[in-house]
Amino acid sequence: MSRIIVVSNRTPGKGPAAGGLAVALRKTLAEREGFWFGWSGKLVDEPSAEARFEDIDGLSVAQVDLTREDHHAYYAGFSNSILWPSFHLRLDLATIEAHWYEGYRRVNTQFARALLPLLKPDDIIWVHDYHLIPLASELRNLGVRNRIGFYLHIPFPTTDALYAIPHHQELMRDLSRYDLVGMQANRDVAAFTEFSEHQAPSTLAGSPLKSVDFGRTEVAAFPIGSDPDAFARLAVSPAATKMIKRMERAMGEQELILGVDRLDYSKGLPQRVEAYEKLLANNARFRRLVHMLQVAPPSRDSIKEYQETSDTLDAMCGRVMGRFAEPDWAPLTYVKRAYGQPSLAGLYRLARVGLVTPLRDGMNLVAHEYVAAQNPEDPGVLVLSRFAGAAEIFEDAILVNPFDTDETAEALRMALDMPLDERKDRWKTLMAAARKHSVENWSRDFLDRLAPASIAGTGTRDILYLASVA
Ligand code: ADQ
Repeated sequence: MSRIIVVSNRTPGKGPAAGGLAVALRKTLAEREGFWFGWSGKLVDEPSAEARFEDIDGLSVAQVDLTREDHHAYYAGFSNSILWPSFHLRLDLATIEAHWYEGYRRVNTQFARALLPLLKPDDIIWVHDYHLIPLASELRNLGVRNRIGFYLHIPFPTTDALYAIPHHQELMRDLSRYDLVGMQANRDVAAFTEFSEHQAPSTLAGSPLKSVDFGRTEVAAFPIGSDPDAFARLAVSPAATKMIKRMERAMGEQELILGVDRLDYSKGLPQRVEAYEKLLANNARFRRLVHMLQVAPPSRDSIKEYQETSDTLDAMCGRVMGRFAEPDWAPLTYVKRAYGQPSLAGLYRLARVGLVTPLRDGMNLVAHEYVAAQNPEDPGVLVLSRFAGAAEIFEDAILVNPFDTDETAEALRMALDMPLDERKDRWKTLMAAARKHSVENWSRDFLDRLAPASIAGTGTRDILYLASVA
């Protein structure tokens, strides 16, 4: 079988904290051979020309170091101050500095040059995420003819938002150099198709830009997921049970409403707290009987817009506390730190409501994990944003428009009042969907499509040819 080379911005770290993606791809790499390639996390004066191999918990990892300037322009700059906000339709939060694009390309060139000598002719290369859109172009320019796939972990933007990105034409041309482009949801494939069919904005001067030919690139939705059965086991592990006991002691009879997110403006955190405030304002009977816990560790906090979101959330939580807290009852707890997966699994299992209300999200794995961690005999209710990719899979969640905080407040009321039979019925369908869209199936489906019969020594095209003449 061909080797699989996974490429992402960061390589997975040591220890059990690794997320579902690292676990799934680790499994794929163990079965298929190959290695993971990416940035080491080290910043140096001179960029490394060659990758260093390291064994990280049995996984073969090849890493390069970046210069501080390149990393800033590539990561905090072009990737997270231009591409991330634009792809999430938050052009108001984008900051554009023209020179960042050069750093973004430089890092992609550095990755390609360091990867080239490590490649064998029938290796299959799987590139992850918006940091690395140009990587296939850079590799092809160096003569690489291997099958190369790309998976986008965030939503694909609308055409207007795409036009607001500097060098968007080059980026789309870069995308057309992949054999397969995987998106999170059908919504994203529709947005891509809208762009690819209409392309250059019509100009009054009547001179449209040269359009990009996507004729050799297959684009399809591959909804990512979690490992629901492993998560279900984790939710009854001693570490999870310890967390449940600790929370039960603190909360007594109160029902838990839980949010778990990276602190990111795409996650709709201020709107979520406002919805909770409205629940308490409109339904006095819930006061003292519910408690909201929001876990949101800071991320990308060198970027101004992230600090501002953090400040807004601090103020909102303070407002709700000031309005509703009693000497012996706090309506909410806001924790700004990350928890390990076992503790999270315990929190999910205890929560009567999983409140997952991003304004826009690729998939949202928290929704998957919440479903997987439930007790089948007494499951909680998932309140889910329509604008998360997960909404295409979890039709039996209570779907809300996260911008409409009245609607979310009403969804919270419904969830808290929902009878056990209905909770069980809904959960069964949700769990079946989580199993169908497991991360293992996702990885297998993507690789099967990228290299349909990647059997050692026989190129994919040969096999297709044999099949068609047989
Ligand atoms: P993220 O934006 O990071 O991922 P999400 O999918 O919700 O969002 O979470 C990814 C992982 O981080 C989950 O396994 C979750 O348990 C963990 N996590 C989140 N908040 C945490 C917290 N407070 N403490 C500890 N762990 C936490 C991006 C896209 C998503 C897409 C994923 C995967 O933005 O839309 O689903 O990639 O493709």
